[in-house]
Amino acid sequence: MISAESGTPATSVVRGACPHDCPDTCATLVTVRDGRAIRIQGDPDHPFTDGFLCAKVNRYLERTYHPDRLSAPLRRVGPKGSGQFEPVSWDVALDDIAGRLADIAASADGPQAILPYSYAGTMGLLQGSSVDRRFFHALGASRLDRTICATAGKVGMMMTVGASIGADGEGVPECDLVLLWGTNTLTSNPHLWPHILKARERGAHLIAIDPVRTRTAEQCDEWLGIRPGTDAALALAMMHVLFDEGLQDDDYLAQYTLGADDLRVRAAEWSPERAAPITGLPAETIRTLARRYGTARAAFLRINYGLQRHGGGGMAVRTIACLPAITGHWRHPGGGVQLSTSGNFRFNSAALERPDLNPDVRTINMIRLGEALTRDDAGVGGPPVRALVVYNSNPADVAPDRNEVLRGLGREDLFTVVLEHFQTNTADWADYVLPATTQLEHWDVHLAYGHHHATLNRPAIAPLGDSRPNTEIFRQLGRRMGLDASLFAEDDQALVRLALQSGHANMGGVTFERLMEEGWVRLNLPSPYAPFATGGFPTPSGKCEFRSARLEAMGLDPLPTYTAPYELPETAPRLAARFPLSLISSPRHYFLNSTFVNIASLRKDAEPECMMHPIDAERRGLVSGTRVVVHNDRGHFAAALRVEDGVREGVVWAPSIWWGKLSPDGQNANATTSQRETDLGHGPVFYDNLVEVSAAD
Ligand SMILES: Nc1nc2c(c(=O)[nH]1)N[C@H]1C(S)=C(S)[C@@H](COP(=O)(O)OP(=O)(O)OC[C@H]3O[C@@H](n4cnc5c(=O)[nH]c(N)nc54)[C@H](O)[C@@H]3O)O[C@H]1N2
Ligand SMILES: Nc1nc2c(c(=O)[nH]1)N[C@H]1C(S)=C(S)[C@@H](COP(=O)(O)OP(=O)(O)OC[C@H]3O[C@@H](n4cnc5c(=O)[nH]c(N)nc54)[C@H](O)[C@@H]3O)O[C@H]1N2
Ligand SMILES: [Mo]
Repeated sequence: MISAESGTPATSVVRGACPHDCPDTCATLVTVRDGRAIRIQGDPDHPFTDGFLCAKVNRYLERTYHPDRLSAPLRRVGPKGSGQFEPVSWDVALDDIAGRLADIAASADGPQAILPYSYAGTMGLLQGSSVDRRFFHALGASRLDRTICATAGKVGMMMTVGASIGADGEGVPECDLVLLWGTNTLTSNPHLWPHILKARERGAHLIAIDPVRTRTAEQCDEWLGIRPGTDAALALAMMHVLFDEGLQDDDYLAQYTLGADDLRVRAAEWSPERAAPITGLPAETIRTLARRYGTARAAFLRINYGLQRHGGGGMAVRTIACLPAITGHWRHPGGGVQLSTSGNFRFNSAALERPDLNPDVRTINMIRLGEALTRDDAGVGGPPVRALVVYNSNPADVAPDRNEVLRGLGREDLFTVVLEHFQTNTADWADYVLPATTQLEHWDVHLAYGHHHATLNRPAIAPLGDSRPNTEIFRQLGRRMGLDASLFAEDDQALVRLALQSGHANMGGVTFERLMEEGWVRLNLPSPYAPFATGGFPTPSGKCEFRSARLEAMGLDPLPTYTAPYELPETAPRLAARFPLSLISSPRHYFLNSTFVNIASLRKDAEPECMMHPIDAERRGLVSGTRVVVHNDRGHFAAALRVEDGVREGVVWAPSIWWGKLSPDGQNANATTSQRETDLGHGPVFYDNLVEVSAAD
């Protein structure tokens, strides 16, 4: 608690952290009166939160006190998937779950027949990846490769600059050019925007590179409506112009990069005229962009995860990430590229998670859940998946190839446990649904992937109903199953302290005491922070690796290259003849993946929509307001059509991720997406997805 408001001793303000999967990780202030949270606001003193919250988290109290919040453990009574449950006590639920998991572990299939499934419903280290991991590691369950969002780009960055480290958003006011490249900042990273506006006030030019003219692109000085999945070709053509016109920083290249001569040769192959038909951008536009970039002093290049959801997404990120080392923009605060800042946070995750407990189990890629649940060997060899424990995720709506996922969840012999706040589509398929606490009700500690502040979350109110924190649920399961008791001995505050004990210099000063006092603490980094101003790249060579021996060892092109998407007319002509449109199903402004979809004030009577260019609509005889079906061989979903020139020709945009059960036909965009993997990091290809759009009748 930071203060008691004047005169009302029962009122207090509790510091917290927004738990959601977003680069901004806001510091929150929750006002509590008589045990009830009555207000949530952004911390005005936090340099990134800046006193405001997004459209969604402003409604966090409505979500927390929602009449549909799960309040008791539920046991399935009706047929699988019918959504019929009865409340039971925690003891009954946990005893039965522990018994069922123990039976599977003791069977011939062994513990690897048990699969945890979680992602970033909360990004908190405790409720997201601590006791849960210890539990599954000690049990010997299969491991989950948590690839659904970021791994393609993460590996792309790792191969190039060496880690998930990037330009500091707080330096952005000092830059003179902003490229928002495959990111919808105002929707998915809104707290960066004020910093961008400060740069603009000082004369910076703003460019959005996106197949969709998003609300962010609308606010920029230019919108470049690139063809999906072709960003690497654009970046290579920019390099061509940079070298051709002598706009490179020879000194930076010589001191801090590896393979500059090879890169020059590669770039020479990529004239703007070659990139133009691939990217759908005129050669002159590419030249102008490259010159603007090459003559800028410090360009801030914001890429985000939207751009890497294509077959060549890893290489695209890697190729773009080479640009600031060619021009030397890294030298100045605000210059460089930012995909993520998370690599600067050095919490003691190994102590929280204890991955040492079972190094030798199989790993299942979370984006191939459909396959894992429907193949006898889970698609990877070994036993079938016989038990699935889901928390912090809603795979029935967010995982690709949703129809195969639902076939898997529908297996009568699959034992499914779901820890949730709400009865999601995933929870509908469960054998047990366990009520979990929200961020207002539990402890946690947070990193960020869009700034450099660690944040503590203190519980503001008591758990609602009979809900329990994830940590506590896994502690109790661990004890019931007779696993090493010492793994489940610490309480949540002790786990926060443990998380902070890494000894890494970046965490210097980030202490429990300071977090309790101040709520958030900036990492021990200079401010503003220019991570690679004088090299120091955490790659094997210590340089920005234009040439990567690690990629070569993986059998991949060691140099930046353009890897075409799986599904475009030039790569899949027969498919494109039937399904000629590229579907992008990126976040709707008022949803956070599939979270908040059930909050009435955020759904606002809206229905699933699909935006299409007038030329594509005319070819199909479709007009705005037509009820359409978006479809391909994997599945279909219904939407209301909006015809507008804010998407490029050949692209359709379906803002997502709808709850199947809140959509008119029970479906969503993931009925059409595939389980294919990106070139690097085994990530998903949500936006590499050909469809056709037809009138509903
Ligand atoms: N409001 C809100 N905020 C969110 C989220 C949310 O669901 N809602 N999700 C959070 C999460 S989990 C993440 S990972 C981040 C994602 O953050 P972003 O990456 O910023 O978000 P996306 O909307 O997925 O993608 C951004 C843009 O990429 C464009 N795009 C798609 N394909 C391509 C391409 O091939 N090239 C280019 N240049 N652009 C392309 C899309 O049209 C979209 O406008 O946002 C986080 N913030
Ligand atoms: N078509 C399409 N599909 C996509 C994307 C896309 O852009 N298009 N985006 C992808 C991306 S970037 C991501 S990151 C994934 C996100 O996928 P998920 O990580 O599954 O995210 P959410 O859909 O927000 O679901 C999180 C669930 O966790 C629950 N939850 C939150 N906090 C807690 C807690 O403390 N305890 C428990 N037990 N539960 C909690 C919430 O109630 C919510 O139902 O989706 C991916 N899927
Ligand atoms: Mo994500």
